This record gives sequence, structure tokens and C-alpha cells, in this order.
Amino acid sequence: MAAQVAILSGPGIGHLLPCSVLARLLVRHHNLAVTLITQSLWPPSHTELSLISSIREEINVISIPPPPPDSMSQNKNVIFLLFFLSTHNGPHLRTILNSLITANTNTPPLKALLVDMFYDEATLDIAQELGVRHCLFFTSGCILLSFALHLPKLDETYDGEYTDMLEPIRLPGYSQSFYGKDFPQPVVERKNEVYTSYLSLSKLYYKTHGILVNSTEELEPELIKFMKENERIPPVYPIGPLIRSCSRDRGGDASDDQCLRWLEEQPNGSVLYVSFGSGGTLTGEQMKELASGLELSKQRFLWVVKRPNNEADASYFGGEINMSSFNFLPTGFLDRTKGLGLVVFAWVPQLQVLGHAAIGGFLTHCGWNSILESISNGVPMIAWPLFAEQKMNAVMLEEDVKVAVRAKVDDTGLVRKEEIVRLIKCLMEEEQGRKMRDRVNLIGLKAAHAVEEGGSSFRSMKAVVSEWIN
Ligand code: BUP
Repeated sequence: MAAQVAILSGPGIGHLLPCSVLARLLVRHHNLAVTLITQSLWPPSHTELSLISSIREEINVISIPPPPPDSMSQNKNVIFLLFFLSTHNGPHLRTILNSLITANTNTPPLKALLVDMFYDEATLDIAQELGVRHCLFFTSGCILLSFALHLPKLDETYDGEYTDMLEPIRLPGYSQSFYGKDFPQPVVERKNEVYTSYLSLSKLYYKTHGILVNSTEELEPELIKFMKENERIPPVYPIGPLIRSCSRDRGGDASDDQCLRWLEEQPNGSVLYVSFGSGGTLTGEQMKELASGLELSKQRFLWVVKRPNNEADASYFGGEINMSSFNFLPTGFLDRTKGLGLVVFAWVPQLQVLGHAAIGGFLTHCGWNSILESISNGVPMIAWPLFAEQKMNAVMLEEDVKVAVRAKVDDTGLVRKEEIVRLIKCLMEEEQGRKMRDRVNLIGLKAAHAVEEGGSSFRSMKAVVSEWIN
């Protein structure tokens, strides 16, 4: 092996997954030795642990232990905690990188440190001190990346709260516009201390040696073109879609077989898959509306359920919440929908689910991994964003890529059952849904080709690897 690189993954399965796919790709197709450094805020979940153990044969994995609970701040905002974590783990990172450099004389030279999207100035300093290239591995799409790169300018030119903006804004180089209310969660509240940290982070993005982004020219052509042509922005390398291959999609528990077995019995294209990702939860009231909407639609569904977030112990990064009682669903719902729907209270093999012929649509929270997995499998979506950059992703899916229909929230903040029925009918039965299906199939095929030998993302990856090793 000519060289080694280290990847510092952010916490949570939504970050660990793309980082592990990237690690494998570099080992298998680019002849590099890779160390994957994992971080967590709390003891890692069963899913994270089993993913880590499944890649250990090929990849050197070093896990930084979670910070002691009493050192954690009382501020429970997830973004705040991510910034806290990168500062807290700085000394660990330095020690690990030093050990990789001095391991033994046969160890290939460490050429690059790829850092997931949350980091601080100290991370850049460590890489510089050790003579290693610092690159950003952006595990979301170009929409959020462009937004972050534009934020310093926006901050200078606009004074008020973004949610009060009367006119939508355009990201440079992009034809779609966004209202302030759709901006990523840490940014909408300007007075919040998280805003200042996010603004500093967005300035740091300009100081990295290169930006690898989990997207592709086939999906986000305008933004990629703009970023590549802008000399102020470090070189951008679209290397996605980085998603697991189905055979490796293990890491769950017994429910895997149950839901795949159930899908085997359903007609092709008949089932709506409903999941809000590893961290997405709804209020009890919203869950009841969703359940009623699913029932009224009379559509087949596979719903990955989590406890409501206004009941005890719903945690952001866990994904494995104890389901001891199901009283948050409407009385009799499970009995009345038996045969028509399957409710699953555990981790499911999402990639295999989305690749199953019975699936006709995906009601998703618009996490970036879920979007890439849906598109790669040619599955059109109902976009129901919850937090982070998901609202921007939803705008892009509906208005630009045209492979999703967005859920409308009413004045009380709820998506009502009538709206849910409308969305399901539109996606699963109407002409608009058929058009979205044709489109997503086409884009999915192009995206799959992008990561194959000779495709645009494959060439991008090759180009950045050759930068590192030469
Ligand atoms: Br839930 C669930 N099985 O049951 P996103 C999720 N996943 O394989 P998130 C399963 O977790 P961030 C399940 O396939 C995807 O790769 C799913 O990532 C997998 O959302 C991943 O979609 C979830 O990006 O992460 O979890 O909200 O906040 O980082 O976007």
C-alpha cells in the first residue's frame, strides 16, 4: 500500500455509515491503508458496534471513548454537543495520529486526515503540525455544503432573524430559492450560541485542502459546477452516492427477517416504507395523526416506529429505544391494519427494504443517507423533514430533482391525517407519482454509474487520492 489516510467520523450511525463506506472504498479500489477514528457522545449503540466489528478485518478502527457524563455540558442541543465533542477529542486525535505516523518502519506514510463535517480550528492545527493534508468529508449533500459556504456572506449582509426574512434567498449558483424557515436548524435562531459556532465552522471550511462530498454531478449538477469554478472555495470532489451494498447491510436484530419476509408476500410496488431515521421522533399527537392517515389511505405500509418525543427517554443518537408498551398508537390501530401494514419497533435493514420490489414509496425525514438510498433504489419519496438540514433537502427533492412531494404542516405544527392521505395517494396512485417514479429510476441509474469505474464520482475519488499520494 502506497499510503495511509485517517478518517475522523462524526458520532451517530448517519455519519459512521458513510465514513465506513468511504474507508472500504479507499482500501479496495485505491490501494490505501485506512484508519477509521470513531467518536461518540454516549456509549455506542448496538448497531454502531456491529457495523464497526463488520469492517475491522479490512480497516483499522480506533474508537475514542465517549466523554465522561459529568464533563458534558448541560446544553443538550445536539449541534452544541457536536462542537463540544470536537474540542474535547482534540488531544485524543493528536495522540492517535502521532501513533499512526510513528507505528513502525513498514507503516505507509500518513498522507491525509479526512474529517467529518463538525470540527474546530485545533483539528486543522493538528493536521498542519503533523504535516498531514486536512480534508473535509462532507457526509451530507451539496445543498447544505453550499449553504454553509454562503453563511459568512449572509451573516455580513443580513441583520435580522432569518425566519423573519420576507423574501426567499438563492444560494449562489443554484436556481432554487429557500425561505429562512427552511434553513438548517442551528442557523435559524441567530441569537443561539450554536449559531456563532456554526458560523465559525463555515469559515473553517474555506481553510481545508479539499472537500469530498457524498453527492454526485448526476444529482446536484448546478451546485457542484458553481463550487468547482469558484476559486475561493477549496477543490470540491463529489464522490457519492456512498451507500452500503445490500449484502453488508447487517447490524440489526431479528426484525430484519420479519420485515423482509413480510415484504415477500406483498405485490410489487404496493408498500409505502415509513421511517424517520435513527434520530427522528414525532410527538404523540403527530404519531396518532400519522397512524390515522396510514389507516385511512388503505395503502400497504411498513412503518419503523419510535416512542413519541414527548414521552420519556427518546434519545437522538440511540436508535434503539426500549419499546415496552405501544399505547402511543391509536387504540385498535395494530389490529385494524393487520395484514395491510407492518409496524416494526426495531432497526430494519433499510437498504434491503428500499431495494425490495414490493416497495413503491418512502415517507422519509430526508436524512441525507436515506435520500441517497431511496434514489439509488429508484424509490420516490414523501418528504417529511424534521430537523438539521432536512428542510432544505426536502425543497431540493420536490422542486429541483422532482422525485418527492413535501408534507404540509398546518398552523398548529402538525401534518394532519387528511394531508397524509393526500400525499400517499399522490405518490402511490396518481400520475404525479408515476412521473416521480420514472424520474427517480433514471437518476438512480445515473448515480449508480457515477461510482463505477469510469463514472464521474469514481474519477473524482481517483483525482483526490492522487493529490494525496503525489
Ligand atoms: Br431507522 C434505520 N435501519 O431501521 P440518515 C436507519 N437505517 O438501516 P439520520 C437502517 O441509518 P443524520 C433503520 O439506511 C441510513 O443509512 C439508513 O441515516 C440506516 O438519517 C441511516 O438517513 C440513517 O442520514 O442521520 O439517522 O437522521 O442525522 O446524520 O442525517
